[in-house]
Amino acid sequence: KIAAIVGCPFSGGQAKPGVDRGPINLVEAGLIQQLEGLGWKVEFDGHHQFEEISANGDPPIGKLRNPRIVSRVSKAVAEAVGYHAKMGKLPVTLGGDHSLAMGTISGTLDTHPNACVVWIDAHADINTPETTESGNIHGMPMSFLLGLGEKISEYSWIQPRLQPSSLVYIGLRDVDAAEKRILKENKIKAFSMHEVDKYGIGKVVEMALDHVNPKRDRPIHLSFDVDALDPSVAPSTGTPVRGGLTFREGHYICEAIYETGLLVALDLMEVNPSLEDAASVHQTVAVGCSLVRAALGETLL
Ligand code: DIR
Ligand code: MN
Ligand code: MN
Ligand code: MN
Repeated sequence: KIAAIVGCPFSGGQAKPGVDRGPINLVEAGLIQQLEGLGWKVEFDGHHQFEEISANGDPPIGKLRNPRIVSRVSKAVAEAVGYHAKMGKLPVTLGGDHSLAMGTISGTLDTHPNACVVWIDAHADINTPETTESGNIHGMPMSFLLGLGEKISEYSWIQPRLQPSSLVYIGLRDVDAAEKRILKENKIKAFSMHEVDKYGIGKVVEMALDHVNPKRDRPIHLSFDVDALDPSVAPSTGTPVRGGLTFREGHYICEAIYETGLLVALDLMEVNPSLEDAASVHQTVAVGCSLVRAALGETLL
C-alpha cells in the first residue's frame, strides 16, 4: 500500500490569500510520518510548482475569476492524480482551494471510470458559469465535472462523464438558491446537516453509500472540504459556516469510507493557515492531518 501525496499550493479558485499554504502546513505538521506510522509507504516529491499567470494575463471569462490559471492548474493536477492512480497508488491531494477537485476527480475517472464521488462540504460547489454569484471557481467544480451549464472552451479538457447518480454530499448547510435548483433538477442525493441531526452520522453514511454504491463494488473518491466541520473544530478556512460536523462526525465519515476498502483517492481541501489566530491554525492543521489518517485506516482501538 502506497500513498502519493499531491501537494497543491493554489488559491486562485477563491479570493482569500493563504489557502495555498495549506498543503505546506499539513506536511510540516508531520502528515507523512503519521501515515508511515499507519503502515503506508508514502511518496512525496515536493509540492507542485504551478505556473503563475498575473491577474492582467487572466481577465475574467464571463463571471469566472482567474479562469485560465484555475483551468491549467487543475489540468496539471488531473495528470498527477491520474498517473499515481494508474500506478496503483492512493493519491492524497492536499489543497489549496476546492477548484482543484476538477483535476483530482478527472484524474480518478481516467483510471477508475466507474468511481463514485463522496463530497463532504458545507457547500455544494455546483454553481455553473451562469449561476455563480461570487465568480469564485471553487464554488463550481461539480458543475464542470457533471457537464452542467455553459461550456467554456478553456475547460474543454474536462470530460463531463460523472453521472449525477454517482455523486453524494454530506454536510451541506450553505447552498445558493440556484444550486438548490440544480440539485433538485438533477436528482442529486445530498445529506445536509438537517439529515445528520435527524438520522445520526452512522445512518447517513450508510444511506449515502447505499445511493452511490449499493453493491459496495465501485471505487470511491472522497473529497473533503475542511469547512464541512463546524468552525469551532476547523476555524482556519475561507468560508466557515456555523452548524457543521463535529470532530467525531467528520472522522466517522473517513473511518467508514476506509472500512469499505474501496477508497481510491482522497482530497483534503481549504485549510487556510493565514486565517484566525495561531491556536486556531494549529487546531485546523491538526484536524486536517487526523482526517487523512482516519481515511487511511487509523482506528481508535
Ligand atoms: C458560494 C460559496 N456558493 C460560491 N461557495 C464556497 O461562491 O459559489 N465553496 N465557499 O466552498
Ligand atoms: Mn468546497
Ligand atoms: Mn466549502
Ligand atoms: Mn453562500
